[in-house]
Amino acid sequence: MKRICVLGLGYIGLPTASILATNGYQVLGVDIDPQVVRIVNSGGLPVGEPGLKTIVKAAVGSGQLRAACRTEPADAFIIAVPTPVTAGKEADLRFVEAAAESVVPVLARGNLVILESTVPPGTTRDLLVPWLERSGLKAGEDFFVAHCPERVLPGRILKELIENNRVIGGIDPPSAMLAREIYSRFVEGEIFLVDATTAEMVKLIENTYRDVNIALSNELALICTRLGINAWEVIRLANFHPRVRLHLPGPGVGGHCLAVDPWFIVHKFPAESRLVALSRQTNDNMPGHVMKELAGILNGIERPKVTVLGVSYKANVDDARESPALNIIRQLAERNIDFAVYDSHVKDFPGELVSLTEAFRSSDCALIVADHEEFKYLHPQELGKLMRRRTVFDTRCCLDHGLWKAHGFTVHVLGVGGGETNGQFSVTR
Ligand code: SAJ
Repeated sequence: MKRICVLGLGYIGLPTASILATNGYQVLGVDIDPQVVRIVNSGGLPVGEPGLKTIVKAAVGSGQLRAACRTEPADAFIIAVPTPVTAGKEADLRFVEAAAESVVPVLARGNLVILESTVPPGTTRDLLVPWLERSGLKAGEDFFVAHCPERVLPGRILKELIENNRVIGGIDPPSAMLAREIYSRFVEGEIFLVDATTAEMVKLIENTYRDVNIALSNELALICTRLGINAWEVIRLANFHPRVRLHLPGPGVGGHCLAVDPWFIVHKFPAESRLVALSRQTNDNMPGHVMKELAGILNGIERPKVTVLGVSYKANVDDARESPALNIIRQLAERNIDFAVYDSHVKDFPGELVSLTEAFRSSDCALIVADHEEFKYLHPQELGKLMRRRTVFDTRCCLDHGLWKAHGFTVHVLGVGGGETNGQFSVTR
């Protein structure tokens, strides 16, 4: 295996292609977007990810990585395309099918096709293999197929690509072993070989576990608010138990993974996955809950203005797609509430982003939605002077509430009853 074709140059495909290229493979990165192809070929970045620029530059500069819009013959094909969910909560596998279709004409005897995209259980065996067999070749005899789901965390992709364990699911043992040959070139974690459907399920249940866990904490946040106590403190103390690992509440679960993958299970097994479906709904209801609390905070203020801080789907990433902030902003607009948005990470945003000063000017409430690292160091003194009312609503419990209160702020925190935090609590995250 010398030549590898990586289909899809997004958050996963581009880092994977670059790492393979810097590890001695001759890599062709394929993307349907000519703009992405142009950017990569010039050593640039179509997506933001710490450290990626250097590795793409190194890969392209050495001549080991180039990008194109068309799939070309190779020894191995790695499919890393998006698998979104439809309005009906079904996996949209059109991109996987299109990628497979582009491989069919160039597929040759002895080739290996690896699917990295997250897919519903059974997809590799029941959808990918039949697609590839349109080539006239037989999977397991003429060519090999494996599912090797990506499991890296946006913001830490390069590190996790190398250090994380990998689960490789083959349609047969030779396929899994062949795929291992490629990943073992750069993976420092352990590599586990299983069947393709097991690998699909491992990936789905990892994200589902997080989603259900977060739903539990969000439910706890609502209960604690009613009780007049602090959910963050409850979680912190409960997590000292050696077998408890509660996640954190928040304004909702975003991104293309946790908010999507559980549906791949629910859609196929609705009767068996009621807890998974309920958790999804619980998390989807959080932006509505934030809006309800915010409306209470703004009650009685004539023509209020809200400062929205952080619109990416989570801290320290530039990705605002599927972010709970978008839902909150939509609700603000529907209610005719004036707002201004600040986020120094996000560039691609379907609305106006303004400077920090502009966002705080004449504002009645600062609403923290994404807990970017720098927000923890915001000093309330000067910002407070810009505002009409010194109020902050922290949905991530990330500010130094004692400090903000000391500067005359009324502090509201999601999951904390009684309207204000008791400044005496120190929350360890
Ligand atoms: N969130 C909370 N509370 C928490 C943790 C997260 O509300 O305690 C929210 C975040 O703010 C965000 C969402 O959940 O809106 C998802 O964030 P995340 O950091 O849990 O996950 P992703 O979507 O960035 O990446 C996940 C990872 N999966 C796991 O950790 C099991 C990553 O390893 C996967 O590769 C990725 O999904 C994927 O591509 O599937």
